[in-house]
Amino acid sequence: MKIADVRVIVTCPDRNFVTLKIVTDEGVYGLGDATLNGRELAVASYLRDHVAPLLIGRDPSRIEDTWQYLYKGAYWRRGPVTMSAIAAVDTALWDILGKVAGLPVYKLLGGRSRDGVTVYGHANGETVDDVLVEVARYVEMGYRAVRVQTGVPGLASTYGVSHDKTFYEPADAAVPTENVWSTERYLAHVPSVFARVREEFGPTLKLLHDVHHRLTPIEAARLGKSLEPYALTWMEDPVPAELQEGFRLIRRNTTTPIAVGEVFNTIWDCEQLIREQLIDYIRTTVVHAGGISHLRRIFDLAALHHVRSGSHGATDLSPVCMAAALHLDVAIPNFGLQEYMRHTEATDAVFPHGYHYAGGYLQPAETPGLGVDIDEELAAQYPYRPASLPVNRLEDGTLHSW
Ligand code: GCO
Ligand code: MG
Repeated sequence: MKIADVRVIVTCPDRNFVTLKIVTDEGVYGLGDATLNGRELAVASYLRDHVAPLLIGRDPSRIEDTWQYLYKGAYWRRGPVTMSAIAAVDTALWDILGKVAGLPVYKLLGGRSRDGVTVYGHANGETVDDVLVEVARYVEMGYRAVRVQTGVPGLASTYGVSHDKTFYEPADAAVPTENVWSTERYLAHVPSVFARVREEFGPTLKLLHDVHHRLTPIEAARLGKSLEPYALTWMEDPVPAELQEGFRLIRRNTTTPIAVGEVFNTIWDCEQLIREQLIDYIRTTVVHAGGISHLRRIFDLAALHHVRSGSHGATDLSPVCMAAALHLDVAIPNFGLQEYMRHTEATDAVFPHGYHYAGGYLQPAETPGLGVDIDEELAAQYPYRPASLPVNRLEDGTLHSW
């Protein structure tokens, strides 16, 4: 069997997605997600112009060799664009392998290690009262884990809070929207939110919070400490993670667990955090960290050091990525949690899939391969729309992490 055709499909059913379709000379095809929110066309060009021509004629079952060929062969290693492109190829090849073997991908990864994939949803609201209503809605749907984000008094808008509660999409304009941020206002407010949520929902609901890289280590340590009475499952991305030593300070000062990794692309980005046990959950994902093959390598390293997975699953990762993530989630021994932001009806129609939610768990499809498809005709009806992620400025105008 040989690779005969490689197509890059860019579509915008409510938001932009880049999908790679690898077709073999025997007509079997596989899909991979290559979406990099706000920088989609860079990955589309990388795949179309630089990768697709190299794949024609290759044996699709040589998954590891193809990964190494694209990683080492480019000379220019790592980075979100390169690694999303490699991820798409890798994911599509696993899909083909599953279809050829007649098995869902998770069985090729060693089979089930659990009965279902525990997911967390996003409860958000401008006020604490709003957020309590949202948490209740998730609890009613059977969720065992809920991420809680609220507005901050005195700030016009805050990350994670949206009018459309279910389909949060921060990339809202071609030129980035500018938000204003105040660490002082934020730190003064967040503990009171979790106090109310714990009081209302009791001790067993898993609660999470995303700081979105906005604090310094000492500020993050203070936040972690002030949240300890509310026993969070994790505090996510407390600081920008380029400087990994910073996590030692947070670690020394709080027992609030830490989750990091959605902007990481390789095992080298998280190796120190994992090896020194500076984090509790690694949140890299299939699409941005080199596909199923590389993510499994990261999770295996994590397993050695008591670190569990917490895969990123925002709506900017397509149903192809979600399908791939679920096969890994159900198979690995050190699974922690899977983020699950639902896609819109238009997105789901473009990407028909067999994974499904019931009672707090997602289940991967049982059909051969990943169990996800793309309706190319429908996809063609949704042309690309430029959309950037927002930026953040302090009250004095200084640019801050968003
Ligand atoms: C999350 C993330 C997302 C990101 C988004 C950027 O934890 O779900 O932080 O909300 O902001 O994926 O494109
Ligand atoms: Mg996040």
